[in-house]
Amino acid sequence: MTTTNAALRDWVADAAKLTRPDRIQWCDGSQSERDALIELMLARGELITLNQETHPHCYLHRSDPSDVARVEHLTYVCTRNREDAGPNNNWMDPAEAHRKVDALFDGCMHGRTMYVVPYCMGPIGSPYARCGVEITDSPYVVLNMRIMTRMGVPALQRIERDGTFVRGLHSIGDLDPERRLIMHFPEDLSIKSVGSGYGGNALLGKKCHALRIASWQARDEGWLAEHMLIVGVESPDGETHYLACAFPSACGKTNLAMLVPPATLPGWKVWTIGDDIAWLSIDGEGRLRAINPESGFFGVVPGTNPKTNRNAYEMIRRNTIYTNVAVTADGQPWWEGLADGKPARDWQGRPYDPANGPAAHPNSRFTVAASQNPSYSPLTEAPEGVPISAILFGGRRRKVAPLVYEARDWRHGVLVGAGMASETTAAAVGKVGVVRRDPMAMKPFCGYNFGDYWAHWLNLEGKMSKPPRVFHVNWFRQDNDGRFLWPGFGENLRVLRWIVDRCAGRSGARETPIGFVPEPRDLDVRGLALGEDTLGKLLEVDPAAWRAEMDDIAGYLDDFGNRVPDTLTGEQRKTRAALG
Ligand code: SAT
Ligand code: MN
Repeated sequence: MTTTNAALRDWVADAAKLTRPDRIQWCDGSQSERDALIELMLARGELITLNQETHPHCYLHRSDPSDVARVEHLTYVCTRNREDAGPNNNWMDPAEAHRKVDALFDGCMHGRTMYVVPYCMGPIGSPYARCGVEITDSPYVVLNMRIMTRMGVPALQRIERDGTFVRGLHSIGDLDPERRLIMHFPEDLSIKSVGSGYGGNALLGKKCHALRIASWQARDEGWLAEHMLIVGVESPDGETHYLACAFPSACGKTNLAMLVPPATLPGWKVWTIGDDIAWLSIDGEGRLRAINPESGFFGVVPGTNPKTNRNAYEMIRRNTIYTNVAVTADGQPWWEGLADGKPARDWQGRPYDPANGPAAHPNSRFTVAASQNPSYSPLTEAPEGVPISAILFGGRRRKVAPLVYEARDWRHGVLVGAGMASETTAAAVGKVGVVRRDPMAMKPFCGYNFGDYWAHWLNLEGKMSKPPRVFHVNWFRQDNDGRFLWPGFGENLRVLRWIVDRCAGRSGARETPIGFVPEPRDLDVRGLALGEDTLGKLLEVDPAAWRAEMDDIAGYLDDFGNRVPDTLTGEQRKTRAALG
């Protein structure tokens, strides 16, 4: 197999000249290709067969212990003008970046197979979908890309028809963290990633293409590429609202996307469209619509059990690639929070010893087809996507942020998104639990200057006939003893219900300086063992804490200098003044 597209043919030839693989394999996405890759990886010890009786067609991959998360400090956006990448990105001059990274690619595929992986982000027939090709020497990446994207022949055909594609060159290199770089060249729609075989560093369709490169493309073309799940909430009378929700990595996007309604809310249904990325476009009628560019889930495993996320728990019992979980004596996957069984070997394959830390790595992951999810929505395949009623922003905040509030309007909503902050998680290398500003949950993923990004968000308002309402949620508020005030998981539907009722003009709220907050009576908490006092704390807006928050946001916006739109600083001043 090769291609009629000359640009693709030439690029593959150039990549081969640089990396010098033993052979080149064009991936067609077939079952037999997948089976052969699994055989190869089993033979090389790169995959381990899990218990096929309890977990049919499930395998375990152990990544290098130094290669278990995204590496934000080694991730660069390389634009001709440094200001275009902005203070939110590491920057390198493109010529220098190519020189540096090409030195690491030089001869790196010697003795290896080079896989050419054509893929499509979004339903193949969707006008909103975009294609790419990843060149990689990792069979693990190929297997994952086959689940996470529409990979193979149909994607190649679309590339040959459209003539455009994002180029992603990837090699695991020698896995030396000192020789690891994730480079983006948005001006020529290309990516070069070397030295890591893990998740967002290596599956280039995901964060590198569908967020960093796509956010740049989206700005040029008038749409948005966002770090958002997409979920449909259907009321007992059959009305469905679709919500697009931005939360940082490992803050519960997958759980919210496949929420299981509690027995106390009969008749409500939840439909999953996506759990990580949304591409949002304005249709001919001025409505904001979303597609999920991915076709699978690369979700955090620890904590998954029938109580926290029954859908995910059931979904990952077959046809799943596990990365960095522990195993039981009879070969079943095991992780912290699983509720039963016990680990025999930890994520590094060592006999389990609690002195070595958790058995499963805190950022261990499952890769599984979206269609296996019990709450899968068939509209995931709809070329036109789904209409969005509301946008939700949120993060992990012990303090300050109430359970939920609604922005006054779109512009204020952009400030609410820009002012987001969250405690860091194990999804990226670095300290866990530190509050950092993470605008729109895009801090690690926006491929251009945040100032320009906020301006783009604000500009979209005039193009929409009815902009979605904007909300902020926080499931993670704690009392002074460090206990979570809100039960979370399925019970979050109570908050979603208030949100969809707001969209339909049915539920009340009180106006505060930070926006509309429900009164305790506006939230349906029947059947929850939640004191009046607890609900009060969850919905509290403390003016002193919020004055400090707004001042911190002002300081943060200042870092972006004159690229910050006046409308945004105006919204910040308005809120700050209202707080006294
Ligand atoms: O490793 S990934 O970037 O794919 C997961 C995440 O951080 O959201
Ligand atoms: Mn993510």
